[in-house]
Amino acid sequence: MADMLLKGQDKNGNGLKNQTIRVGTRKSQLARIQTDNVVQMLQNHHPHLHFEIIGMTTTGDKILDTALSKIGEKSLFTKELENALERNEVDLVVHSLKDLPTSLPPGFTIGAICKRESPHDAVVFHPKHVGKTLTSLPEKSVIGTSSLRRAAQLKRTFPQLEFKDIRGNLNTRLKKLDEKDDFSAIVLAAAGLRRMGWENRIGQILSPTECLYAVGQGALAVEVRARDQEILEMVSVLHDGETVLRCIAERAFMKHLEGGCSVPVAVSTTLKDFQLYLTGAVYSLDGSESLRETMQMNVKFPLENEDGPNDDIQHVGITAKNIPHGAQKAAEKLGLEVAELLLSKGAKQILNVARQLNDA
Ligand code: DPM
Repeated sequence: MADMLLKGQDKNGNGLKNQTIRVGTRKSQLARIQTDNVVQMLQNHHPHLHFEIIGMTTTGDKILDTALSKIGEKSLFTKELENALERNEVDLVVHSLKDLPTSLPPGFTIGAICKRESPHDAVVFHPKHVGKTLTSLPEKSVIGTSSLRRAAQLKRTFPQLEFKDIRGNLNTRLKKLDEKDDFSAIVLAAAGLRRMGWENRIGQILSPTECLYAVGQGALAVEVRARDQEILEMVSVLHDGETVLRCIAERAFMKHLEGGCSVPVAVSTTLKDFQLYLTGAVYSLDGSESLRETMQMNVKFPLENEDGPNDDIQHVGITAKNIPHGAQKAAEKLGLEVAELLLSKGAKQILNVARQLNDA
């Protein structure tokens, strides 16, 4: 399936021969692991290129005591890295796609989205609760999460539990869980836990019926200068057709709702027999109100002549010349239509109230 969507043309990055490609990354352990993975894949495709990794600290890394959703700046983890891209200090930057805003600043684009790992959320339990699930935890057990999306959905399904903010990088959070008695469990992305080698700490995976995931969760993205054709072509070998179409639909949905990490917006997508399915939902902060809809769209399209006039076209910040443009357009339309349907049912009202309460 993915193969049919992604006609693999082998771009050798010939114009870059013998050059050193500088790769920017945040310095957290998870960011380093993610960047190492992406660089390894690029190195395999381009054995003649040399890659150098440059670590940087971002605003998001410095503000560790405030919930992400309250800091209110969308490009928290990305701005410093984009500045370095703009100044030509680095040639590409690796991010978790879910940390990239649906509108990138002018001059930047997502040049590759790697094959998605698990998009699901996972529950890690305190050592004394190992073997339990959210259902079997004692009443009033405290669950740690700073994600409004996770909290809203879980409050709805598990009203007997309590939810509190927990911040810091993955290492800090696991330490807070294990070494104190503040939390019975914490909720994190399964993909991040796996990349860190902590899969054995996952006590429960939340299915989309229990908890829809964040837009782009579990996928890694490569951000580049939009005009840098050589780098764009060099990284485009990493594009995974299925992941790109799913993430275009998810990002279009979020963008049309004017969502972000300061409101509870959640999704789930699947691609089967060229039918792309998107479930999108919005929640009030306490989960008492919710709207949820699923739609589908045919994404079977031939690959156009790649050197055609579609050269500079982006879909929700993504440049993917090697994936049928018609399919990308259809995916974007799907996201927009699910958002429109939710808006017609009152999504704006729910999100506005959530935003006001969160800002207060
Ligand atoms: C965004 C959210 C979180 C991150 C909000 C959400 C979680 C915040 C928190 C947009 N970015 O998911 O509703 O729990 O306080 C983040 C993680 C990863 C990328 C960690 C995680 C790793 C997984 C991936 C933080 N960004 O979600 O547990 O690559 O998708």
